[in-house]
Amino acid sequence: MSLKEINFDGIIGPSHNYAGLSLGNLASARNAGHVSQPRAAALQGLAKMRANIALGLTQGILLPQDRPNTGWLDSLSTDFDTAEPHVRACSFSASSMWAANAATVSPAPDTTDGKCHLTVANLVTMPHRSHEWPGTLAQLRLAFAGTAFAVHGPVPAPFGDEGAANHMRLCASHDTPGVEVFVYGRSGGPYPARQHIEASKAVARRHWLDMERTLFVQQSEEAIAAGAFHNDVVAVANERVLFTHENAFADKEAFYADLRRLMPEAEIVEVPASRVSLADAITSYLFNAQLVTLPGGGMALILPTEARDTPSVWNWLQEHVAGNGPIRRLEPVDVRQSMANGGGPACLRLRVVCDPTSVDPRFLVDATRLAAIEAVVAAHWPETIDASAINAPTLVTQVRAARRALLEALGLEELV
Ligand code: SUG
Repeated sequence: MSLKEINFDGIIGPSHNYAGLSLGNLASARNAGHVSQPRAAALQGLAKMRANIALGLTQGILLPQDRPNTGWLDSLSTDFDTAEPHVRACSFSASSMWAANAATVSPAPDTTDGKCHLTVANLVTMPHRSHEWPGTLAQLRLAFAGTAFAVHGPVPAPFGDEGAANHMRLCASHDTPGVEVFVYGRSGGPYPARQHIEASKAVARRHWLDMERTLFVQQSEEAIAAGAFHNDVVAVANERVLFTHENAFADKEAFYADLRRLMPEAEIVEVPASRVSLADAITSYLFNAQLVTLPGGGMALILPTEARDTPSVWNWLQEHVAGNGPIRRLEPVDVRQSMANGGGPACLRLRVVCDPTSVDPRFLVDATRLAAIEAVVAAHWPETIDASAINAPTLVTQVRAARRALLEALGLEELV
């Protein structure tokens, strides 16, 4: 059995639009009311996957959910036509594209029962995301159906859980036992702290983690107030490397000391606020990057083109790559449509370390399968959506037909 890191990217759904639903997510607020481009958005996400495959990485997918979510509207005793505009927008959101919020994953080497555990995130803080989990759970149960996995339902409300976006794993190599780090928030000025410590602890317990090698770390209130609504907006880890902004954590000295005690080989790459302000880190999404180990050795940072366009960020990165740091290669990717809703390259993917042969192959992609998905997107995804006109009857019909065409092309009709 050979364990590998697989990135499962959420395919950007046909209802992608800018409704400004996420308080504390500055990009979502800034772009509220703008006209979105679902087709271009999905093609950008697919191009990122294609580029990652070209780097030699193993790539998986998660599928868009059925929108509008009529079951959820039913439970609110309303329907798409008569719901209040805010509720209607919540039912139509394509937010399940951000797969980093799908679940928290603890790979087999970290768990005492030797299974890879996944807990679907309840996403209770944001109404438009609170109804994602049943659709996500259905996919996780299908993709990870084998005995190598244990797939869990959500932690109960009111404890907010936003999944892997607030979870990091450090390890010598992916297939060896790691230190799992759960990052929670307490408050963030005017914005909600979406990850609660009670939820993080519940996930760690049900994943049978060794508590001696599990850390619970508070995100800094300053970071949340500056717009870092998830930890993965200000920090990312891969194998022995933690890449972080200086102001990401409430008590960084205590966290770094614990990490070094548990993993002396840990390498902490800290970007000082004097070089890159929290504001620049958040607008550029420098840390919302995929830090990956390349098959030939060395690490690459797959980061949004916005990072290249932000001088403080790009200057710091150029110096790092020219020096002796662990990041050897920079791979900018254009995911602007997702970025405009606060979702960078790392938001779009859920990392699972497992044996690829234990995953339902319908959830894995190569260049050929990506081409088939691109063809469906090109033929069926709406070109534009005006967030204030989502109740146009032809739009709902088109969005439903587009998703169905994709499920049929992938042999995943059972998710309809
Ligand atoms: O939850 N945006 C998402 C972005 C999630 C990014 N994920 C990670 N950082 N891992 C969110 O705020 C915007 C929806 C709208 O405004 O219509 C939105 O939900």
